[in-house]
Amino acid sequence: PPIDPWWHSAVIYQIYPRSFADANGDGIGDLRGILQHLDHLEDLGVDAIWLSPIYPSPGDDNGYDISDYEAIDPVLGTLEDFDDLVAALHARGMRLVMDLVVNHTSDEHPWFVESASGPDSPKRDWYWWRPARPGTLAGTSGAEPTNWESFFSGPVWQLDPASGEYYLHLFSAKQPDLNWENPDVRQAVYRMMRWWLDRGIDGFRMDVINLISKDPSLPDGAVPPDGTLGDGFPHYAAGPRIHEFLQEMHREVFAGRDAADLLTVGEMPGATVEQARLFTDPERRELDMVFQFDHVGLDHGPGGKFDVQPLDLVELKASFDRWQRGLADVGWNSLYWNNHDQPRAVSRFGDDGAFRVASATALAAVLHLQRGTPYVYQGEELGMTNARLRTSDDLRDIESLRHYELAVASGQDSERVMDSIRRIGRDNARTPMPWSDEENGGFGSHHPWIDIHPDFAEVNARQQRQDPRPSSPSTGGSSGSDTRNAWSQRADSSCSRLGIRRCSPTVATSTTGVLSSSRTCPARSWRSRESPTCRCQCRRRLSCSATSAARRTRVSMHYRRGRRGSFSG
Ligand code: TEU
Ligand code: CA
Repeated sequence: PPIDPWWHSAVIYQIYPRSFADANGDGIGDLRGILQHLDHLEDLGVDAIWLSPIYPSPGDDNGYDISDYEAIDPVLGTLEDFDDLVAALHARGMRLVMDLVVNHTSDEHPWFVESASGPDSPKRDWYWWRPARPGTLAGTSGAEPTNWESFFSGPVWQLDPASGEYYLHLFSAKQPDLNWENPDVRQAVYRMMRWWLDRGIDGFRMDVINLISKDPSLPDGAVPPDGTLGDGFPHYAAGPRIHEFLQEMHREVFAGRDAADLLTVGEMPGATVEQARLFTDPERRELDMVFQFDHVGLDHGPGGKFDVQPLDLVELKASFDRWQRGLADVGWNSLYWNNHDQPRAVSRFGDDGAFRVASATALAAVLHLQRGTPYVYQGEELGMTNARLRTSDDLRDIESLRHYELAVASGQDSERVMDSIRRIGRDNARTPMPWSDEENGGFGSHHPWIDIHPDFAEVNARQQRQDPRPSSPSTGGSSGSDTRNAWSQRADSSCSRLGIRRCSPTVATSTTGVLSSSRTCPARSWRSRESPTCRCQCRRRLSCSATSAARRTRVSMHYRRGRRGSFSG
């Protein structure tokens, strides 16, 4: 393995193309738009760009549902534009990392269309087709082959009325999962990867790559006490053949190329430090680094990501500590606060009102001073804050829309549902990049596909490029997230260390505390699907206006009492 690959000292910048810059005035960002802003990236000192998917796509999940792996979405540009972009980046000494989405395709991909044509299709086995099973599953359409719940709410199975069989989709029904057990599928993916590398790209960010190996027997998942669907995660994450598949991919795609020049980063919800050591040990020839989800799951409650919980600074530091130590002697960390799936870091981990600039600066210092490769998501360098989502009409993200629809249909209060989406929803980070205080923030001449952030006149790239100060504690607006923290979440170990009696009985039920025998959480604690740390609800009483380094937290005992039952700490 190479002694010092370039990405050991690089900063990578993520572009979400639809929201970066719109050159042709149709309201959607595009490749020519990126080409117009390379100065900004070069001035920032960016070494490489990671581009979220730019392939043809029906757009059910903004490009993470791909219908052709070897072309460019006409809405975003052409292969010629793409080649120009690669050349222009290389000319400035920057590299390009592409998104690789091969856990699933679009249901409009020719592979799936053929697979769905009937049980005798030669590509039937390229996806996960299963017959209906006898009996019905409460709360679902009928006889789903397993009880698994999808990432985007509802069952992971979609019925195909023509054949009477179901296909598996861990994400939306328009994102059927590829069957990696089939060697032809794997070879088709490797061929496609070589095709892009031959075109001159510098690596891949691999979407949910730890989900490609499933337990082929597809066992049911544990059902939480208050739920109907089960948690399939232990059966589809880091499955039995995951290391074999990644090593095979390395041999088939990267071997024989100058591996030191290429970068691979695997996105891995739920990955543990122990797993990451294996995935990123250079001797094993799997991946260079992974995106782990520990720190971005700390505010996910027992009811899932939309059950938003207060953050605890000590927990956050403990998480970073674990990952820094865990990958100190072998492997490598990736570092991030933000991406297109997470709320804005300043709003989530900092203060997005009076201390916006100071928070953004502190968060950047924490990120960039750790060991690993830092990733900056577009707008993070400006200290952008969460979107201002007023009603469900403002939502564009399929995950939030599906959650809203199902939660409200099940009787939850729509304003409360919106409130959690305002805090954790993915649209928060998808508002157009504000380049200036001009119309549409200089994003483009047409009204953008998602509303621009209302603060664009103050928070934009031009304003900051003209600001001579390195950073300033300027003020603006009021904080949106400062009145919630009477309880704090802690890892189980730190609860007992603090002498706090463990968990409130009212929080005893756990959806994910039953994950699997090897990864079960202690009684009355839970772990979110994406973050491997078990947490409990501690009865720690914070004084009013408790202050933490990066975030001011005011106490509303009233709020907590109403929400979590009686206070008995
Ligand atoms: O995300 C995978 C993932 O597990 C989550 O971060 C996801 O965004 C969701 O919020 C879980 O609740 C990747 C992509 O980054 C995401 O944009 C895609 O929607 C998803 O895979 C499917 O391709
Ligand atoms: Ca456009």
